[in-house]
Amino acid sequence: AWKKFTPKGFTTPEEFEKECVRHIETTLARSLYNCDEFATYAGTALAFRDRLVLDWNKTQQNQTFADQKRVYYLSLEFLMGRALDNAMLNVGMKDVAAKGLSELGFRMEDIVSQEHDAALGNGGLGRLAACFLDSLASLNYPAWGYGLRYRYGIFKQEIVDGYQVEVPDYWLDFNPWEFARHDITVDIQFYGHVSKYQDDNGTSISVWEGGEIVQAVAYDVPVPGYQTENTNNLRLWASKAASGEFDFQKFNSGEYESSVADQQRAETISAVLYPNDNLERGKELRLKQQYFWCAASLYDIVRRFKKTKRSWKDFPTQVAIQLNDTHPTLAIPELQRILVDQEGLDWEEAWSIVSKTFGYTNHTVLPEALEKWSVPLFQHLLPRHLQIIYDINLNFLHYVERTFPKDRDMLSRVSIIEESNPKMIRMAFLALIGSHKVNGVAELHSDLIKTTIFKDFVKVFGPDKFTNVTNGITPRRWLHQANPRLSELIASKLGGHEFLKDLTLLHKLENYVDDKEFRKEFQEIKYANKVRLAKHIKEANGVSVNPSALFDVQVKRIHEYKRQQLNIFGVIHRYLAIKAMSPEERKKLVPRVSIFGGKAAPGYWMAKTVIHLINQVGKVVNNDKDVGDALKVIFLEDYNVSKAEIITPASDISEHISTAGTEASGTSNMKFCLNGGLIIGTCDGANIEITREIGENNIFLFGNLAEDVEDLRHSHLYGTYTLDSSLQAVFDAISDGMFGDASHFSALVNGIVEHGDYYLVSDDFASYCKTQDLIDEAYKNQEEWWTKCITTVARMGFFSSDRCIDEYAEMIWNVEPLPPKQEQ
Ligand code: 26V
Repeated sequence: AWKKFTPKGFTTPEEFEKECVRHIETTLARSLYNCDEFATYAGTALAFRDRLVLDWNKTQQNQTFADQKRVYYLSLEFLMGRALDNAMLNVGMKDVAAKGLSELGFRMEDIVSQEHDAALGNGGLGRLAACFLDSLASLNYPAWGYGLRYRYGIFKQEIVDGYQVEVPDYWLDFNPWEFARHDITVDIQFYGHVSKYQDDNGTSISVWEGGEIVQAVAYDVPVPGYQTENTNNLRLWASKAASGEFDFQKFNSGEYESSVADQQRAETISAVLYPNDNLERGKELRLKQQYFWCAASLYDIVRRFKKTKRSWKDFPTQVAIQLNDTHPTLAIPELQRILVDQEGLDWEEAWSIVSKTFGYTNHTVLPEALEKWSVPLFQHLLPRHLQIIYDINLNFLHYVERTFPKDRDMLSRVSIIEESNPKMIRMAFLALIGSHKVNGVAELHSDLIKTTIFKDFVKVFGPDKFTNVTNGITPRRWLHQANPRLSELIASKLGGHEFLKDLTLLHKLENYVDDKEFRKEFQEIKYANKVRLAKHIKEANGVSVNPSALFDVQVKRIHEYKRQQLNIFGVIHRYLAIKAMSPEERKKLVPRVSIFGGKAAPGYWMAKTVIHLINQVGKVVNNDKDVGDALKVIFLEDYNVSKAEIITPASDISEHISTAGTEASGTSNMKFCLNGGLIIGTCDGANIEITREIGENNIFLFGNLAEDVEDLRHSHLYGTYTLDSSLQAVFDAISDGMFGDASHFSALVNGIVEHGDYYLVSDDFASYCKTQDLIDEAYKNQEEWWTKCITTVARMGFFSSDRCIDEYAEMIWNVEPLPPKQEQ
């Protein structure tokens, strides 16, 4: 049962204005004479924050008092986006504030857009963590997030002459949503050596000595739930020199530079988010980040547990820790170290506690993304942890040897240590061995990990250790906030906003599929969202696009496996076809706007080449008088969460076209469908569950299947392969210099023509183009088109992150919700 929400503090526009103005004048010490939109944003945020912190404090007290099992979600990335609109939704006074702001002469939309995104993530994995926090809070689970407080989030992308340029994202100038806890600090050790001593009973104990200490300082961010007082905590750690100051000895003896340098070196640990997504590079600073954050978080979790005075065997019944990919895997040897070296438990007892506490989520099968650390580097930075990992491995291999005495190769295949030069630690194996459950993020992906990277482990541990939790998204941000008019339309038909708490209620919309009035409003809303995006495109790119055209969107990180190159080759194919048409034929076309957005990792040349090609194609196509409205090509700069909130509701078709078997889940596919856009996609990731839920008639699937990928790759390398003729025509246009200097794109083309076409672009090209033609045909039949869109929305209930979190809670964490205490 949901507690009835009763607002406190300001309740009228006038009271809100008073609070807002008070904060501007006192908290910010700004004069009202030059009160601009930013100051008004700040005042508004602080007014809502005041109300948020009361709920937050109460929730934390309640959780401590209730003394039940808690969940800790460890993630190096939390891609939160903006917080104010979400705070207003959850505190529940947005209308009042809007009225107040308008009396002060401002529009709510302008004020909300003053906020800088909290962009502490790369893409899907980080945004999933943010959606999970929203669901955990909304469902009243006692849960904390633990992460790093990066001074610089994901870089800002600028497009200069068609090329990506990276600009630092300094986002902390004004952040009203964080609370520095200067009193909550943890000393974190690095380097040094391990000594063995005998204790009084003659047992040997290992002590990690020497090295250097860096201090972790806690910064807390409130995470409010929807229509509940429950407000969880996201704790982010910042690094600081251990003394908190520069070295006074050095300072007093005049070595100013080196004393400041030490301090800067400490602060470097939490300075910047690594901008690689799906590419592991083995950098020492990254390993330092991981240990720093794991050690601080575990110290904090253990400290909280110890206050309960329970015995250690209760630890796994009080604490569930979820590892978001392998990035927090060091938490496993760290907990073992705390229990054995510091708390004096024997190895077996400690290991039993450790392996009951952790759950591990895998988010990728791409081999280049699997984390490995070189043993020498690890030995240098974390000598005691290396010993512990060796012991974990030894015990594990003994067990495997006993169970499979005849399979000698098995031992080297499942060993945590890869016998290469240098030796490497396979973090995914350590995470798996140290956890009681391992899950993938969509059905196909969860099946694939059992037959590929973790095949041998299914034999060792049995199939029950592996499970699937198909990803989800929060309907609060991705429907209600991003598309308020659609949310209101749905609410008007379903008799309220309950669907935002139970998304399966959307199925009732199917009753309105044939309702004329409903269909008209649904279409008007899509059109208005497209007008809004067209306005943004005009401002940002200087290109006018027709809002009645079919908007075709692909926004996500740029990666070869996601195949933006397939999309842009398809666009070129379309352009060549238009050029070959008579003016009469062109008039019959469904006009199309191809919209791209996404960042390339700074060192990923192929991805940067794709961005360049998209921009070059746009330059040619958008200025070609023959083409006019028939085709426009747009690259939107600096794709991020707040831009996604504008783009997602405005799409007619979005592209989820990864090589089958490579995209673990995808989550934007869910966002587009929930907002009444259709998708073109491969049989990959969660596209498969989406198809099952919405029906094959409502999705445009194409391309080869995952089970055929291996053979196809083989045929490229050893067979006689002939390139599809229309793809050849696209390549000819590129080499003729139609889109500028052809040499810029030779690596991209040669990767397909000469180097085995690893992502099978040529194999899927014909099928992709044919499906795009089907989309044009389908769009011409507007009645059927809108039936598909509405049916899709109605059948998206499964993809709420609330469903997802309930599945984790039941199958992996074994935790129960803790409803907020009713007020007396
Ligand atoms: C890996 C690495 C490797 C080391 C350097 C930094 C870094 C940063 C992120 C990652 C994670 C790659 C895995 C990932 O992002 N997977 C995505 O997870 C989404 C949520 O489950 C899923 O929807 C996407 O399909 C999947 O690609």
